[in-house]
Amino acid sequence: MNDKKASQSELAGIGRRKFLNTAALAGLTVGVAACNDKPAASAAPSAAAPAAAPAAHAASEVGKYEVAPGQLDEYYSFSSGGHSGECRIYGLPSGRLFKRIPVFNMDCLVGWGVTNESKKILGTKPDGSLKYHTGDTHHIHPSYKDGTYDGRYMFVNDKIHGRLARIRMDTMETDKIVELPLVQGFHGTFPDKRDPVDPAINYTTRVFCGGEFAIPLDNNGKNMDATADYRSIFSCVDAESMEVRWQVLVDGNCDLVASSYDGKLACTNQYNTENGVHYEDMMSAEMDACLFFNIARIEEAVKAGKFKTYGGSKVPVVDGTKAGNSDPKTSLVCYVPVGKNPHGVNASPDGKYYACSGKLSPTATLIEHDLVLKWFDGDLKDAREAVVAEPEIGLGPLHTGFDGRGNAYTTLFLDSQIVKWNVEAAIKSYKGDKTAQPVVDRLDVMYQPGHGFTSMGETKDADGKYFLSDNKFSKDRFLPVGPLHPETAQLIDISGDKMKLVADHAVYSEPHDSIIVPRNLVRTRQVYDIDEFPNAVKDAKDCRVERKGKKVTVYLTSQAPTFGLREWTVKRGDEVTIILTNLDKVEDLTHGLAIPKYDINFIVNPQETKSVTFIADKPGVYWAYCTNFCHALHLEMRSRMLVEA
Ligand SMILES: [Cu+2]
Repeated sequence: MNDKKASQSELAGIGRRKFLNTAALAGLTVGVAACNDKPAASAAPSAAAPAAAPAAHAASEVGKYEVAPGQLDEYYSFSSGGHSGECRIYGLPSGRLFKRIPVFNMDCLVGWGVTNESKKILGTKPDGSLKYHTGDTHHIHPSYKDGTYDGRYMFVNDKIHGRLARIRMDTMETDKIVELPLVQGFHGTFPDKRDPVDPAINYTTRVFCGGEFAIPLDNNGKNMDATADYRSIFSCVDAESMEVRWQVLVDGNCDLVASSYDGKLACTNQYNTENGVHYEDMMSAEMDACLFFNIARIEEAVKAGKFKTYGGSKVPVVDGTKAGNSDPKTSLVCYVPVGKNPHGVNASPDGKYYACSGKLSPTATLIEHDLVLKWFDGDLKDAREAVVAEPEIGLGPLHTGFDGRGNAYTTLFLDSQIVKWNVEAAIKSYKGDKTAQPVVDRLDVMYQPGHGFTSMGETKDADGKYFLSDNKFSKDRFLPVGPLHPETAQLIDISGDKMKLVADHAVYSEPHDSIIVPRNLVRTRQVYDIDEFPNAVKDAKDCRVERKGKKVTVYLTSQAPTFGLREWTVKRGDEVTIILTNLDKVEDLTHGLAIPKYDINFIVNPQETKSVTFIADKPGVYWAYCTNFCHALHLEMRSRMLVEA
């Protein structure tokens, strides 16, 4: 540093980052292997967070990325919401939050977890109450056709309870949820891109699911001390029926998941090769692995009956352990050794490589797709020969995005940086070319990035425009709002040689992974088709109360600014079902129904039908009112529910 002033602010920035490193990562750094290549040479931190906002970027520069009032964003960003259990839709580059999609969580605006229809999707106990109220969404990935997004579905996992959900992209609503048997800690998920055998199936039909925590396979409380027998499971779910097709037993645990462009392989990075149950055991080995699943072979094995079932589950489980797969020519799984405790595996848009990062190793391991296939053919001596590059890129490398121009962008959790590295240069360097410089740029982010991803970077249409860094700590980047800070999603322009930080977006905890999709690939509907709902009340004249013993059904419509019934009467102790159809056909004309003291609150979109069921256990007058502002007389839009004593 020539300039004393700059050097001071630089120090201040580094000081803050160091604080985060030590405070947030106590213990983790213990296992970090030394990085020989100190990122000093190319590490000119362009925005090393001085005490104030990013002064490094002039307002005019940042203004280029502004979306003016009335203008629409160029991209959608679909994001998981972590332990909020939901997903979110943002616009980019503006960072505007458009929608929260309830998935595994309850949502009292939508009525998710309140209406009969949503409870059926979420899953209930025999008494009709919800089986779970919590969720932890981690990864969200849409269905594919011809190697790019087809706009049909998005799939998102629940880490806590081992569930996979599907979101319809035409309505952006969750339509199916499946719970995986034998799985705890379902960390990563990825749809396939085509069938491994049938060339006509060039679209998603399977969704792969990486189970993280190893558990006793018959988890019945009788074998809890036999920790050596704990196992993790990799699962395959049918994208249409959402039923679990098959599962694979593995050594160690699965983490993130990726799929190949030719449909032949799915992969997961694996840590805890040691099968440890305590922290220190999980990082004792110097190498872990990236696992590649041979989909065609697994499905042949299932067909041939070479599987077991466990713990009351009927899903076929094949053996993917090392012990059960000694001959590559018949192996179901290939274990490619990679740096210690990796986190993250991503396929390059050209379909040739997988980048698997070290987390506790300062390296990213580049594995060549064709060489893994060669291993399965018995033509590689050692699975490690599938590795074609292993550049040292910095500390705590996690997730990698690609720009479609031969560059990779990896988040460095410990260094609080995004590192841009060139794939071909990394391969040359690995072959011994001393002139090859894999790392081409670095950018400081604020602070501690987890996931990072490029626009369309997980499709063959990677456009190299933006990288979004979902950081785990925001600390001083936003106005303080109490102990829970927002996270920072930082938008980076990657279209030039140097990465450019162009926006800080505050996001509610805690996005784990997101995708950036051009707006033309998303085609939503604004009005439902009333015929999609078998229980629809299609005319206001059909509004009525029907009684069968103690079961009462209230048929109700909404049409601004009235409900189809001014009042309805039930008796104390009745089991009441209210079916509400919104007859309004106007775009954006959503109504709601809230009933005080009965804990009922949900919305109905144009031409949509929803229902709720409850016991009328409190006599009296209850004003059922519209919650969703709909009309100048919105406040007058209410009816009386009369519960006779
Ligand atoms: Cu209304």
